[in-house]
Amino acid sequence: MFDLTSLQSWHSDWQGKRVLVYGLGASGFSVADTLNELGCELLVLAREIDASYRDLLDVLAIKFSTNEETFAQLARDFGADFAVVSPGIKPSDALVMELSVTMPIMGDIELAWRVRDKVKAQEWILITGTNGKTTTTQLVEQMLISDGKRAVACGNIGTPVLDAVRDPNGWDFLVVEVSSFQLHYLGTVAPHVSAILNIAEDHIDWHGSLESYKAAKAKVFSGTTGSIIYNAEDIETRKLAELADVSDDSVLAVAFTRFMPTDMQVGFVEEFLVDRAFYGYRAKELPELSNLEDISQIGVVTPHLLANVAAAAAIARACDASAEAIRSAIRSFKLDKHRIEFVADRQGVLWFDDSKATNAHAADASLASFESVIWLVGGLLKGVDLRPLIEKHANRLKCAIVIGEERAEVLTNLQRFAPNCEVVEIEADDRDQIMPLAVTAAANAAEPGDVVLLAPAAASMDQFKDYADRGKRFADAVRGLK
Ligand code: UMA
Repeated sequence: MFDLTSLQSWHSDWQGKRVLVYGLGASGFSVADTLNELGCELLVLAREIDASYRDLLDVLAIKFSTNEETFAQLARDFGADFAVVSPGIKPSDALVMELSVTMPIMGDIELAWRVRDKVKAQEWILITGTNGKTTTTQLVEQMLISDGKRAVACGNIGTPVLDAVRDPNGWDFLVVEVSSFQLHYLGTVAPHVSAILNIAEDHIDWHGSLESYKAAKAKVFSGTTGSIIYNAEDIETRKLAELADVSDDSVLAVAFTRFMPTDMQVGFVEEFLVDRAFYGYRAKELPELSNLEDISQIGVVTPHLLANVAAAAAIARACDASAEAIRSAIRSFKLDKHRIEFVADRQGVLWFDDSKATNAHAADASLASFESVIWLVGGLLKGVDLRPLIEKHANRLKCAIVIGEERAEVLTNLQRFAPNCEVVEIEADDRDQIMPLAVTAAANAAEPGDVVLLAPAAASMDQFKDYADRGKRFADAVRGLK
């Protein structure tokens, strides 16, 4: 099998290496473009390739195929040294299984790590978790920038890490949001700081089991050189921190908490956010990093927002950001759209869009924030059982409006575990009608004091383009109500 140890730098001898690039979306294209620049011989295989990427591949004279039936033969004929696989492709995929017998396989982030010294080697921060990754990643980016560091958020958040690494101006810090898919294909990355925010069941269909999902998440801590950050309220993250295979004994394990921090924790003393880890526990007076009033400027102060802010502050402190920088970043921070976004107050009924709640764990946090809820739920369930979520929140569910193509399971769970909740099933051949029908049903069920919450606990792609499209259609339909 080809030995990758010689390929550790942008300046290594990449010339003429034969690389199979499997998958061509945002990350696959950044991989092909980079390896082409490095002088590798490439073959791109992908089930589908957007027209704009096809044009770019043509311009770069990179060979590609989208005929899935020929992939195995093309790969054998090509005889690659190694393969780079897109995060959306499952490890159980037939071609991935076949390739892994004869060649090393990596993902785009591993490749980015190996060529990170193109402009100037930066420090890396890896952030993962089932939920809250994007908000935490963006908060850390802002905290570091406000401390005068050149930092950029990248990875699962949208910008491929290879694009950040190749930025001609260079960075001090890459704040990398990593999904469990990307972690699965990660190898030798040694971040300065790594964090697991929480772990709950998600993406079981991709990973095969909850155990292999957790195993992928655990990889984030491997090789960390500065600090690993975990969640004091999530025992699974603590266990992984205890087992972490870090670079040496000087690496700190620091927890964040929504409650009173003990030594080596960042958390809240009454309304103040304080750091009892990086200032040293003997410090007489701990500076206030922020407070609830600052945080309330971000949005509804939900338990998970507090957790995300504490996590981000811990990560930023692990990179030496000052208390002032952390505070000023929090005060000016704006949440992304579709995250418990306030849509409207219609005659005392509050409407919120949490279309980003694409799994049960995120919907759990969202539902827990309100008392009497008309819940828009359903979509692609990804092999996850909604029973615990429905059982837990049965008392606050006044009515459930069920969308999505896999409705049967949701309906059965609602009937059995939330028997007092009214249920409305939305069925429409015309997809444009789904949200207007769901929103009208919600308006009919709601009374002043209720909250209508789009927090589907499921992915959106069965009926919508993506979660943003789902959220936008929800808000449009609310505004269109008579
Ligand atoms: N493809 C196949 N066969 C498959 C699946 C995909 O051939 O079975 C090919 C197709 O050519 C397709 C391409 O792969 O066009 C798509 O690749 P991809 O699905 O891996 O997605 P990218 O466009 O490369 O985007 C990925 C991340 N997507 C996924 O992990 C599914 C993006 O995260 C990320 O922003 C981007 O890399 C840059 O790093 C998105 C996401 O949905 C936001 N992430 C999931 C989540 O957050 O829940 C994990």
